[in-house]
Amino acid sequence: MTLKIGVIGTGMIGRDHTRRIQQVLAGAEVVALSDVNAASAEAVRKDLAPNAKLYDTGEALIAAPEVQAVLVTSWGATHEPYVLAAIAAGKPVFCEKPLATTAEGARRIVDAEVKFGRRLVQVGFMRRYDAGYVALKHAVENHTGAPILVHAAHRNPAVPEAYLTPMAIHDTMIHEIDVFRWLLNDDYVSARVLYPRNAARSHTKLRDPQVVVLETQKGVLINVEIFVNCAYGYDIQCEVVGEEGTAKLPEPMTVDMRLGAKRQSTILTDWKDRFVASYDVELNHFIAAASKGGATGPSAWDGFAAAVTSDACVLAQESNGQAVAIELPARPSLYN
Ligand code: NAI
Ligand code: ISE
Repeated sequence: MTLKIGVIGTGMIGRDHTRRIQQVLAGAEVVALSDVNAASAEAVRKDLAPNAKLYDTGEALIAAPEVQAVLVTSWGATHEPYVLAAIAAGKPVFCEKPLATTAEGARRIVDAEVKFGRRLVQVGFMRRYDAGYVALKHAVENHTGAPILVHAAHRNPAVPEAYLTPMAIHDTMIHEIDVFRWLLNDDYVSARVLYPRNAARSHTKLRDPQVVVLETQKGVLINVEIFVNCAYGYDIQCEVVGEEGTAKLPEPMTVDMRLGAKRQSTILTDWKDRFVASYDVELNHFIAAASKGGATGPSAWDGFAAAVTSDACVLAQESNGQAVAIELPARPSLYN
């Protein structure tokens, strides 16, 4: 069976996921496209999915009889209504991060899915599918003993002028927020944010870098440096310190060169390249589960937990280094 997918939002990642479905993965095809920028949808149709039908609105695409599953890759603020519409239509939906821009919005999605009675939503937290993180989780669960500390960094070479202080959390660190819940099988109880002096490449509306300290229910302390104007590359670092030893996220594969009395290796500069394989794997999982009418992987509950945590981190950004409590309500049994 070939799963017929509709894509809402044909910008950078919508185009890239369409390419994946059309050219890399088996078992699915893009049959419908929609974007508020009709020219963007038309360009993606022309370049990648010539048989796809264009829809004026995401709602019309979701309702279309030929669409069996939906990909939501539009701007974050538009995710919630589209995911709710897909659930109402009983169609599996892959939603890029964030699931919703507020915890209340994410909760509405959880409630709708619980009412529907079966999982339909997969959130685009692709790091859970990255071979390096999977190997790290294996090491943490089998070799290094109970985790005590995590040291992490999320560095981008540069960001657009419109990227402001809170985006360091809900656009960028949201990946760490999700992946550490999964890696440690734990939940957060508090967040603190500390700032060094502002980097010279930043501006008055962006505190950069910043350090977020998360504490978990099991007493693990996690410090995450977010530095989105680091200039030198796209660099994701993570080291877990356990009772018996430490485990570090592997570096992406690179050739070690010895040239002109120097050792050199390349550092990536684009997140698309760093996680290219994990995007393939996450969509493969989506296609497999959606073909059976459901969803697996990062759930609406995970999207909600990430939203609650990122709201607390944004509050902590304005709390002069004070801890902000993070509380999750009871998890519905659908997500056990
Ligand atoms: P983008 O700006 O390149 O593309 C977004 C597209 O959505 C645009 O073409 C825009 O016209 C369209 N759009 C906006 N409102 C719409 C609406 N109501 N209905 C239909 N289309 C609409 O943005 P990008 O970078 O592709 O990001 C899209 C989403 O993917 C964001 O939520 C972002 O956080 C997420 N993302 C996830 C990444 C990951 O590593 N998992 C990486 C980059 C983005
Ligand atoms: C972007 O939206 C992503 O999701 C990337 O994975 C992240 O590294 C980057 O900081 C975000 O802006």
